[in-house]
Order: sequence, then C-alpha cells, then structure tokens
Amino acid sequence: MYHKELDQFPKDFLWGSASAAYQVEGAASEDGKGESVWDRFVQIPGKTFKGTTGEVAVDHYHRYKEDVKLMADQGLKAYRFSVAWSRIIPDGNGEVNEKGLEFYDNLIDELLKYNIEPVVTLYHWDIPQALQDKYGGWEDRQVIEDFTRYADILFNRFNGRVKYWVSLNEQNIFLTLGYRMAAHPPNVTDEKRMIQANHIANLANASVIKRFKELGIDGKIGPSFAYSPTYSLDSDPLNQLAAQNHEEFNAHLWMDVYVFGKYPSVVWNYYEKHGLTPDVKPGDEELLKAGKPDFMGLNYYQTNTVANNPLDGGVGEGKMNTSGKKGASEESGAPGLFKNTTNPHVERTDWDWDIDPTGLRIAMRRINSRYNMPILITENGLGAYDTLEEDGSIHDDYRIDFLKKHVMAIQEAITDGVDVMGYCTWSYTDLLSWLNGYQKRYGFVYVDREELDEKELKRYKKDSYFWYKNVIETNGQEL
Ligand code: BGP
Repeated sequence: MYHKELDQFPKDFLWGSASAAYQVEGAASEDGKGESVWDRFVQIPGKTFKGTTGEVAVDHYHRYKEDVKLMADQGLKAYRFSVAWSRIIPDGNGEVNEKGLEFYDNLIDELLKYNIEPVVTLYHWDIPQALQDKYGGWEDRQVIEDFTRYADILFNRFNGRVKYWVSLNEQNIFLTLGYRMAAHPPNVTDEKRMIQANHIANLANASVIKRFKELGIDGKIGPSFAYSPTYSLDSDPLNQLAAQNHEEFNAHLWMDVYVFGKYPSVVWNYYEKHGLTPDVKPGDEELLKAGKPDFMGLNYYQTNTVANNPLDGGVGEGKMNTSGKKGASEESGAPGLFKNTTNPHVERTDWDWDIDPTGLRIAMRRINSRYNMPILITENGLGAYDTLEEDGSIHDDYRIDFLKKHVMAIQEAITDGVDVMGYCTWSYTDLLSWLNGYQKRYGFVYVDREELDEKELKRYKKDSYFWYKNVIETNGQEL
C-alpha cells in the first residue's frame, strides 16, 4: 500500500529504548541477590561466546544514575528494563529481599525525575536457580503461584509510578532455546518437555495478567513476543504451505494463546498425532482466557524465509551463528514442516540476521488483522561491530540507517491504520548479548569493555545517540 502522505506519530508516542537485567546489571551476587539460571548456565564451557558472563556486564547496577542521565540528555521518553526475580526473592518463593526492591525503587525514581516512563519487564529469562533445583522451574505448576506472588510484590510496590508492564519476554525464545536446542538454560533437548513447560509458562503469563487486572492497577500489561514474520521462498504451493506451517508453529502458537486463550488447531492436531500434547487440567482454559493482554509487545529483528522440507531426509535443527563471522549459521528446519532458506532480496548482518524494515510493517499489519490490539514495539535494533575512535566518537551510520528505515516502516504501518503505542530500540547502552559476548553491540551508548577485559566500562555517545535525540525532539518528523 502506498500513501501520498504519511500520518504523524501520535503526540504521546513513547520513544524508548530497552535492556534486560542480566545483560546490563552485573553485581551478580550483591546486596543479597540469589543465583539465577543464567548465572549458572554460563559456567558450562562452550555455551557462550568466549565464555562471557553477566557477572559484571556493563555495571548498570552501580552506574544507573550515569546511564539515566544519558537518557535524560537524549530526551528519551521511555526506558524498558527487567527486574531480576532473584534480587527480589533470592530463592524464588521465600523471603523478600528489601535491598533488591530498593535498587529498582531508585532506578524508577531516577527515571521519573526526568519524565522518562519506566516500562517494567517482570521476566527476562532469569528464573531463580533455586526454583530450577527445587522443582524444575517452568516444568512444574508451582511456578505459576510463585511467579504470580513475585509479580504481585512488584505491582504493589511500583503501582502509581509504573504504568507499562511486560509479563514474559519472548516466551517463544527462552523455551525453544532452553528446551529444544540446549542453547539456553536449563540446557535440554526434549520437544515434549518444551511443550509442557510452554503450557505452564502460558498459564503463568495469564495468571499475572489476571492478577494485574484484579488489583485494578492504573496501567497496561502485555507480553513481549519475538515475532519474525514468515515468507515463502516463492509461489511454489509447497513452499507456501511450508510458510503457513512456520507461521502456525512459530507465531500463532504463542500469540493465539495470549489473545484468544487457545492453541491453534493445526498445531494442537500435530501435537496429538505425535504424542506431544501438554497436560491440560480443568480450569486451564478459563485461566488462559482470563489473561488477555492490553497490548502485544513486539520484539522485531528480522523475517524468516522458508521452503518445503520433506519428512524423510528433511533438514533438522542447525546451529546459529554466534561468532559474528558472516555465513557461519547452519541450515535449519523441521522435517515435514519447513526449512529456512536465504532470502535473495535482503542483506544480512554479520550474525546472519536478515535486515528487513518492510518486515516490521508486515509484522504489525499481521498482528493488527489477526489480533486487533495495540502494539508496543518493545525491541528492535541492529547488532553490529562498532569502532571507538581515538577522539571518543563512534560512527555507526549503519545503525542509523537500520533504525531510520524501521521507524519509517512504523510510520507507514500507522498510516495503514495500525495502533502503535511506542517504540523501544534494543538497546540503550551496549550490553551482553546472551550467546554472542560483548562484541555484538546494539546501543546508542558505547560501553568500553571487551569479552575478557572489563576495562573501565566508560560510556561514549555514538552518532546514533544524536540521531535518535533529534528524532525524539521532532516526534519523528525528522528522520
Ligand atoms: C532478544 C532478547 C534480548 C536481546 C536481543 C538481541 O531476543 O529479548 O534480550 O538479546 O534479542 O539478541 P542477541 O543478543 O542474541 O543478538
């Protein structure tokens, strides 16, 4: 669809940026914080790039005032961050650690001092290790109650100061990588267990949303979903069908449950035929339906292009590129459903992620037409190598180009009729990329550290920092 003129961004549009506790905070065992599954997982040799950990990360825990000041000077309107569950309740379901709450109190107050809207993510992948040990974390229904209690503590504590809440961050990613690919904790490769844990995570997600509504909190809540819309390689009907399969199994499987409270029938049927159905108990369906979010949080990085993949001799799960050497990713697929192929129409990053701004517009349009709910873009950004020049500048024109085109795609989607609340880039400062170390940088603010050398963790403004400042100042009129 072409428009003669584009609509303006809404006046109260949330121009933001995002992070996650484990990736920025550091202070891994300070002020009573308990161990999380990520603190443990990164100790396994070979799991992360050069064995990097978030032990120190970018030391945001001690430097949050400096970081917030940078945001304020830039004019940022919203900052999305996550709370580390094991700071609040070190063993997951026992005593509350007041010191942990205080850290987030201070961070929130600091943001509000500069009129920056806090967007709080309840869970960004770091379940307390104690719950993993006690009952297997997301595989046991006890987690629904424990997660709801933890959320309840945050809702009550920050009510009145925080208006935007994200329930689970990328449930699709942490469960797929954690239980199918053994690339995240708890380091498992078992489809059946993944589906079971996913069902319980669905219930936990619905349960906190339900609780939020019961408390009558003045604000909005929704999950952040990693949506990579699927394209078919071409018009070959078999490839089209593979694309349809991919969309059902990678998108509808989660978003349908969030919004409609039920699994897509094609996926459920597949589960039944393969003996994979999760254990559904009386009351589950009601709970799922009662947990309808206020918005869909969209984490958008790329699209997927897929082709037919036969059952016999089809391509299976392949390794991701975590080295930053272009072309290092392996062919990947699910036999009988789809396989990923190269899209000849788009460029790729050094980590082999497709660069596709139009894909963002397509993602928003698809969410709009299938789910008809407002969208908050909770992540979008470019992971790239940056060079710190001698004079302290960083010329990341490639990042500006990436962000500019994505912001334009949002404006086009708004003009198409999509309701968009805001846009959080990933990420504010550079931070730890879970599996890719510190060399894969996303921030507006460069943090001077390397994989194995923390240096002084000094902050430098990149060119993109100034570019975004102007975008915010002009409410998107000058890109
Ligand atoms: C999302 C996560 C973020 C962030 C981002 C970039 O999936 O929610 O935490 O890490 O992806 O991914 P990566 O660090 O793998 O490049």
